[in-house]
Amino acid sequence: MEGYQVIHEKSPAFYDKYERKAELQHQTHYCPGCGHGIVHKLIAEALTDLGVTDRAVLVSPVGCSVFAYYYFDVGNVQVAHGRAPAAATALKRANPQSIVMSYQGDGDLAAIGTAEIIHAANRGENITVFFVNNAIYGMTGGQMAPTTLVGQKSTTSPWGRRSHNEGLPIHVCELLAGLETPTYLERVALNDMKNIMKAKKAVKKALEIQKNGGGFSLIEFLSPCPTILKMDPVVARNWVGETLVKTFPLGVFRDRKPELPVDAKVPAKTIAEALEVAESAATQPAVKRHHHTRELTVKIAGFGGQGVLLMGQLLAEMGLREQMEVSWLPSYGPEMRSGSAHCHVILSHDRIGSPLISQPDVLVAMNELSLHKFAHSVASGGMILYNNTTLPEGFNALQARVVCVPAAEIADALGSAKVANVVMLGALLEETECLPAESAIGILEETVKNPKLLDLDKQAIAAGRDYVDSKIEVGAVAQPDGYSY
Ligand SMILES: Cc1ncc(C[n+]2csc(CCOP(=O)(O)OP(=O)(O)O)c2C)c(N)n1
Repeated sequence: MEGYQVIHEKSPAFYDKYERKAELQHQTHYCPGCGHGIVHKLIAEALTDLGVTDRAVLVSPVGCSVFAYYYFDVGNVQVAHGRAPAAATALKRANPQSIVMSYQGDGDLAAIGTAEIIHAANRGENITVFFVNNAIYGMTGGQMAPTTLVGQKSTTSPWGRRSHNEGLPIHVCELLAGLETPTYLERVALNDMKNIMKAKKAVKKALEIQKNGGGFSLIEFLSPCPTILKMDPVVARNWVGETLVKTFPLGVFRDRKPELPVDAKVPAKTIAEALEVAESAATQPAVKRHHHTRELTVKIAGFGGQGVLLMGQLLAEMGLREQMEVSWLPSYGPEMRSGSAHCHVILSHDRIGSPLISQPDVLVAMNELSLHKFAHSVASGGMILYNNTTLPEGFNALQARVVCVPAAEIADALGSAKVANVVMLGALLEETECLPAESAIGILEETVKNPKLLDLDKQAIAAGRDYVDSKIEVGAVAQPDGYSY
């Protein structure tokens, strides 16, 4: 406007207009006197000052600040309750150049998300956590938080928090300061201008640390919540400055770069580097594809101890070597041996959406229980490899080819029942032609150090292949689509 000079304006890290509500595009949803608005402002200003808005990503939580993505003009991800540090970890590792912020309340961070914050801090993730401690669950109407003061009333501690019943308030900064890896931990308060200016410095410093690759930092803001505490905004601010700080002393709890042994520190670039490798691999001349379908899904099931998980791992490893996309998803009962176990393996020429398979193309049933349990789920036109000479009486899987391979017997004849899974792998490779058997041999040569065992494994692969090749199809059943095994 002519004649006016703008000396203070909304940070450009905020959207010009907030789209959350058509009639309220100029203001946030926060109550008057709420600390969240102040923290938002401090973050936005720091992002602008540091020139990192364009590469900033805010992970907003569940809680009163759940709508932060309506306000910050940065990359936004809104995650499930308490999971922000885990999501922030993934975002940062996948894109190390981004500036990733986890924004969380005390219910979110110190109750449901206790595990996530401790482990992210302990891993020394290069992320910045903004932790708003208002001593209560705000959004849901005032339940007790882990940070609620002793004697403080809440809807779930109507007589006041009692230490003998609900424990003492959790001190997050002090707790994390017990770990070696965090770089910077500070508790600030939003009760008066002096402290807000200190908070402003802390926010900028934390983001600067991340910008310089310095590691994990967390700023805890003691914050007023007038609505839930049923105080007017000024009284709520004073309560923070006079009461809350007594339980949660302000100050810096950590301000140093962790000294980690070189080999103990995994560089955050790992995933990005892996993606680079994958991209360059994609530009290499196409490798020989061994199976004709874009994707083969295999379920391998049996008892724990039969090596079903290992067989899946071998298959996945082979796929990797052939530069395919692979996944291996194990599932086993609590027992180490004799409980049921199975795994899902996907070999694909495209990216894999989910490692879970509901209708496998191939079922490897290492025992009768697995055959009965999973045969019906095999895709129409799929295949079942069954570890036996014959099928159980009355069994019929109309939609699939069934190949009986007495892998356990063959393994026994070779000298060790343990290699039944490898016999079955040989049979599977031969039947599906999904991957070259030489690839399996190569992996075994690298991993099996005992020459006798290696020899046995090689024989087992060959025996499995030979068995299905020579079509000794004992126990065959007539299939309606003309297959006969
Ligand atoms: C998995 C799950 N559990 C519980 C809830 C209910 N819930 C929503 S917000 C909230 C507490 C938020 O409190 P806090 O993190 O302190 O944030 P504030 O609202 O005070 O900013 C809870 C328990 C939920 N949304 N999801």
